[in-house]
Amino acid sequence: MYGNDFGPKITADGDAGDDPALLDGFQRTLDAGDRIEPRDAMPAGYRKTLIRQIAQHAHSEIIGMQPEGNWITRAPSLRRKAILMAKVQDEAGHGLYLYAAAETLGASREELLNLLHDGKQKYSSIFNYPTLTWADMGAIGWLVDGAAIVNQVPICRCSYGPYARAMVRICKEESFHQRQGFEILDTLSRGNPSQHAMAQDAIDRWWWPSLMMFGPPDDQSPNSAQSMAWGIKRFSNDELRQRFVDMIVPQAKILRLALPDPDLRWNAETEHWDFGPIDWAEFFGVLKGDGPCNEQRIAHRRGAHTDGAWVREAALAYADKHVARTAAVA
Ligand code: BYC
Repeated sequence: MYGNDFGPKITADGDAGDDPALLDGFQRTLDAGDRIEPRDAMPAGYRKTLIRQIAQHAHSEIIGMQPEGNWITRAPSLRRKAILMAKVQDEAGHGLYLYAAAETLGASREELLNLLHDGKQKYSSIFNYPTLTWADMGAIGWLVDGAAIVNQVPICRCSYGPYARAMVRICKEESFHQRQGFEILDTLSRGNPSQHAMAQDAIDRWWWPSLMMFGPPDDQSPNSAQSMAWGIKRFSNDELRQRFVDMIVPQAKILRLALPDPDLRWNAETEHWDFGPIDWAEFFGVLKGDGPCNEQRIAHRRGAHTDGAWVREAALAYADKHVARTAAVA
């Protein structure tokens, strides 16, 4: 049950259509900085954009379990294994909150998973890269979860209530994830020369893909302007990317690891770190399905879904039995 999620729906599908009074109510809610809730009338495009973004976000969380899940059996100690298992489980939980948020907009989890499995919805480009060494667990935590935090903290103020509220808890967990990644790298960086080199190699491979996570440059981002006007996005892709670089550079110094960008330098005028050009051809190639692990990730996801069919069937049978028993008692 959400804040104002009671009473009859305003229109049959909940969309404002072109009814000026409903559209005006929607706009006034946005202008006042209040939240749009599931039963509020909303423009069809707002609903569609949210379903697209929340679904992509949910898919990223569950596909994102794969690169790290790959290292659970090979973690270097029991402590590391327990931490990594907890982190991967958190990601499953994030997927769950997000699919639940999308359900409040009328898109079922089943429908969204089918779209993912059929290649009709995206997930984050970052999860199409392989995890080759243990240091990659550090790089994912520090850089990938670091980028996720920078991107997601503003979504806690997103105009759509269920998405914003889901994000509050997710961000708390992401902060812990980033710290564990930093701690893995810090340990390796202080270790012997080959451990330090392993950490550096991971940073060399994950740095540029992490910058790509923020999405295309603003002048090639078709959704940004409308999403910002609707309060779904609070900052542009480039603004958040810059914020991430500014946050990471001093942390890399503490880790005694180098960022693989010869153009990285402090700009005293802008008071930001300038960085070199991003290979957008690589990014768009990964989006098209040509990344190193795209096929593997989707094949594994489809297989997990098929293997899990009996769990869904058992849960549904149990729910049906529960409903029948409750009805018999009443
Ligand atoms: N990868 O107009 P734009 C995590 C797509 S999970 C793939 O700028 P928008 C974690 C974009 O969707 C992190 N696709 O789009 C989990 C759009 O697609 P359509 C996931 C990308 O939506 C486990 C098209 O390109 N975080 O952290 O305004 C373990 C044009 O782009 C990417 C979220 O999902 C990309 N990197 O902005 C560890 C956060 N970038 O229209 C960690 C929520 C863009 O062709 N999402 N596209 O279907 C957002 O904030 C926004 O959707 C984006 C893109 C900033 C990603």
